[in-house]
Amino acid sequence: MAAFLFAAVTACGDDSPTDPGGGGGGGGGGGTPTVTTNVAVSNNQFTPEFIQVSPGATVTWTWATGAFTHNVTFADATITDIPNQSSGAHTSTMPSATGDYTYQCTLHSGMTGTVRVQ
Ligand SMILES: [Cu+2]
Repeated sequence: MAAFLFAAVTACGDDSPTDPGGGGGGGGGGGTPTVTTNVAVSNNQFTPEFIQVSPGATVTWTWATGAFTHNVTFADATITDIPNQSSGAHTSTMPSATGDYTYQCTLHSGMTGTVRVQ
């Protein structure tokens, strides 16, 4: 929690109400996916957040050292979610049907990712 508090303090109160900070790390659905089956889970971010895998591939999410509790919850109910974890490596098998499958950590809004099966 200390990291969150520090981040909040560094946000200058004199700034205009229009916050340009939100867009920087995003890009969720757009852009070019990274071809990999490994995603790092750090605090409030999946890296890379847009990956491409083969049909039926097993994707591994690896929690960074010191990461808080996060989960991997897919919008598609047929994909096995990863429940709350705070360490280790955890896998989920992607469908054989091609498409973009979005997921999120339900504990932290904006902590999202996409797996493209292609
Ligand atoms: Cu989280």
